Amino acid sequence: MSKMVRKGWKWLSVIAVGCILFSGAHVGISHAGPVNVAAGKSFTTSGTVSGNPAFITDGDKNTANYVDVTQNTQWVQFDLGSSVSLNQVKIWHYFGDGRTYHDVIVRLSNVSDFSSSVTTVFNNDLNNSIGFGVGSDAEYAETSAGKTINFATTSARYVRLYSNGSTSNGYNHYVEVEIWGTAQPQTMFDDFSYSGSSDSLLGTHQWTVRTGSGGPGPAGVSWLANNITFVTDPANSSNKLMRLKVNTNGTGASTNQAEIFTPEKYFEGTYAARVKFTDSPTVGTDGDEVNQTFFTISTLRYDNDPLYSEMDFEYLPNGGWGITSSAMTNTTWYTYSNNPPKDDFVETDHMGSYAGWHTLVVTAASGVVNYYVDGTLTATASGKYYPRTKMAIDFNHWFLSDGLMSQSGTRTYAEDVDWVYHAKGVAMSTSAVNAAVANYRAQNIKFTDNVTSN
Ligand SMILES: [Ca+2]
Ligand SMILES: [Ca+2]
Ligand SMILES: [Ca+2]
Ligand SMILES: [Ca+2]
Repeated sequence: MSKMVRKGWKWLSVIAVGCILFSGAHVGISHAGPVNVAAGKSFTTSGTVSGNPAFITDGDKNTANYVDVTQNTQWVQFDLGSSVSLNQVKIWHYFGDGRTYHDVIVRLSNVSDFSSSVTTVFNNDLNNSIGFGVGSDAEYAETSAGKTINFATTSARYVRLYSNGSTSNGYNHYVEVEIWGTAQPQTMFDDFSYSGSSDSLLGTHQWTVRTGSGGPGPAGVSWLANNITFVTDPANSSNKLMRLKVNTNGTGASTNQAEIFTPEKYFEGTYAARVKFTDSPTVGTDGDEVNQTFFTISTLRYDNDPLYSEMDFEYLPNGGWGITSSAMTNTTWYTYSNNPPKDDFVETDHMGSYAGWHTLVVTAASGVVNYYVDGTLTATASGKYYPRTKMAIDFNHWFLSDGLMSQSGTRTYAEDVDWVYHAKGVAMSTSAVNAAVANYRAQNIKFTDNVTSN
């Protein structure tokens, strides 16, 4: 089969052609670095507020513009929305007369009611009247510089500030609060720790296991849920691997394949997976042309859809598409047409065996797509090929449509996937991805996803 009609096998419903506004904007790119994550945030409090509550995080440090919280021991609390790596809090109480507030305490937690996992980073309650222990920090007079509280980087979602009136009166007043940390991108991580393809957690985690018929693959092929299994990692008994198996007896009707994919909610950022490619069948005679993949893809709404987006790692252990050796192909798509068959993509091929485990990373950021295998750049794409719409994350394993050996006898191939990771809006190095995965595993996190689709 010519590469020019690579997509010719796709079974897709074609919807009416409409007027499409091309969106060339690159949105959602954020940059790592310290940020005041409290800016503009509202707060909750144990007391009653008078004055404009927005004053507390509006950036204005004029001491006349303060929030008043009722007297005696009270707290104000900020919800940062998700866990943030924090290392500094700055507080400006009312400082017009150089007064000193009592029992200033700063606590961090990932639990909104501070019933557990609390870190106290400042405490000058010297007589333990609040009950968190005798504070070791000194009382201080308020100034226009505010109070800077530095501490070892701590991951927390909630920040609670206590005070207990001042040397002037029993009330508590805030001119401004800043909470400094490194904003963390939205991420998805899955270690593929499931009991099987019918595990309801797969659906809970937004995975769809493909069943039924249709391309890609030889005419007559079917897709079986049972071709996706979860096996114990032979190198680590506490880890599971997702296995995608394919089988054939040499005819389309005897061929079954495997695919699993997410909703189309991912766009710019980093996509990564640890994948084990294989050069030989686990059963039967070697030689069929199989495709072992990790890719992102959007729906082709109609032929030549200008928003169509796709980024592929495709490993061909027995060649195919005119390639006569094993090869890793990285392909970035602009669009394609089913009728007449026409493809528009850029592709980089690396000949040779990629059997064994590899960390695959593709980044889409600032108009450039970069593919990496084990940290080595393998392909780049840009311009019109840069993704233009949200995509699914997809793994499939399939036989090329004219790639079956004609002989009978069962042949089975396997592709294993250890984990998949996405960080929204940031281009990460392979070593940074590996560190993120190691961090999830240190916390025994098998799955997490706070990636929003906008
Ligand atoms: Ca203010
Ligand atoms: Ca006290
Ligand atoms: Ca082979
Ligand atoms: Ca795993």
